[in-house]
Amino acid sequence: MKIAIVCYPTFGGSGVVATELGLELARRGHEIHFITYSQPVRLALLNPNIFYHEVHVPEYPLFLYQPYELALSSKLVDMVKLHGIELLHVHYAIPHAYAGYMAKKMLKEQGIKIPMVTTLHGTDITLVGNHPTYKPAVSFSINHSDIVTSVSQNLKDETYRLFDINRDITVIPNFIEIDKKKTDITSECHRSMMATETQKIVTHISNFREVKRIPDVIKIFNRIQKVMPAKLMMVGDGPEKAPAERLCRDLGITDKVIFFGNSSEIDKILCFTDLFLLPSQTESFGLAALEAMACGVPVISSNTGGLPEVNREGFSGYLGNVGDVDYMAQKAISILSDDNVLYQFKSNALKVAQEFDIHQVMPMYENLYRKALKQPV
Ligand code: GMT
Repeated sequence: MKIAIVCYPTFGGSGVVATELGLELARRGHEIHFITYSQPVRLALLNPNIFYHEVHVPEYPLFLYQPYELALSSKLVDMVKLHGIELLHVHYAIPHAYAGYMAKKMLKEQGIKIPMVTTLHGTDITLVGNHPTYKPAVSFSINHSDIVTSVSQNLKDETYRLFDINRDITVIPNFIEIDKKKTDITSECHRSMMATETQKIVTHISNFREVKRIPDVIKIFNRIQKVMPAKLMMVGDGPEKAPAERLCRDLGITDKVIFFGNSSEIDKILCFTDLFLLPSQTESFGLAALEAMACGVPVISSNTGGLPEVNREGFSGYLGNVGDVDYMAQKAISILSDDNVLYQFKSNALKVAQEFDIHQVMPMYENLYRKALKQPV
């Protein structure tokens, strides 16, 4: 199949999922065209089945806001015609589903019928999409997609609860390439560069937005380091990073916390991590938690959104109420203070991650694509 993938090119989960999906589809022989405003961070163009087309938005003094969705829908029309693309798969409803719908309509006028699959990722529904400014357009583009998927059952339920949706949504969970993780974590693991033998290593990875509750990460770690030698790896960048650095200074723990900034090699950090923290306000799935679990790292998370579908209480980690840093710290300490317990949780985390292996999930997408191509559009 010739498939166009529209996504955000950044470090966020939806861009990572879209990129990994495209890479695997290309390995399976499909021709994949990534269409976005810059090259996705995890995209290696080393496969003859992978193409990347950049969307340029020309600047014009009249525009206070550059009309990206207009440029994207025009680019989609051009690329579909030029490359004979058969299907559009747009990730994140805003504005991709809307731009994709416009492209479909323009192409139809020119006698080209193309189905559109929309994958909902989370904040496009729960935070941003739900805002009155976007809600009518998001509802419209979900209802007018040919197929809609969501990355968790919880996100599907939330979509029906928050929007006026009159169609089916198929749950296809996010996935991980277990075999690649195994190679990455055994090849180069420099634990000794980061901590002493006795220190436990705790990690958090995110885009440092308010929804991630970064102060809770620091507070949980602060409690842990009071009872055992420990270090905290903070990976990612965003508006909450500077306040987090200040909080570490105020708590007097700067020497125990490393801020890495964005990294496209998170496996090199996860390979020496003992525990992962994700105390988010909301999380439709929690791809970062799954990435950690696939490296054999247990997770302490909040019990919100789709997180209970990924992290299993008392097995791969623990889940507390949003903001309950006491519970999360107490459970973190219970895992970290006994090496046998830690070993058991590490192996359980990997076991759960295996349920989300890319080879289990990929056929679900391929089947949906075949279905979309057969449906009248
Ligand atoms: O919140 C983020 O980390 C970024 C955001 C995105 O759209 O890139 O992530 C959302 O999509 C991910 C991939 O499907 C999910 O794993 C995240 O849980 C989801 N984030 C939220 O729901 C807050």
